[in-house]
Amino acid sequence: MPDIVLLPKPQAKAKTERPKLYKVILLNDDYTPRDFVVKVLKSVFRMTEGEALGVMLTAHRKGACVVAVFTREVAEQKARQATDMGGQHGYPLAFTTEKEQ
Ligand code: TYC
Repeated sequence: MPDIVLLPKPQAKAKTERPKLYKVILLNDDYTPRDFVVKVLKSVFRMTEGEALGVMLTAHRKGACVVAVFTREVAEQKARQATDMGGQHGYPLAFTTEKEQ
């Protein structure tokens, strides 16, 4: 009869998975007024005037600009809220989300 070997209980692995992050991206268009884009960035993303101006100008010049990074739910909620603000004023202003990496 084989000996019974008692092994110590394996340590439970520390399982702290990092939440996946999503970028909110501002897309340029030809119709939304610059100052309206800045207003939306300040109110939805809590940016300063300077930060909002920088992001708006980058999107204007390059076609798109990363606004901020959040967990998926928050990114989608903010992108929707910001896009809706444009829609409520008849502007085609659009924000999208994209998974990081
Ligand atoms: N291109 C717009 C204009 O010239 C301004 C604008 C900038 C619109 C950035 C959207 O994401 C945007 N009025």
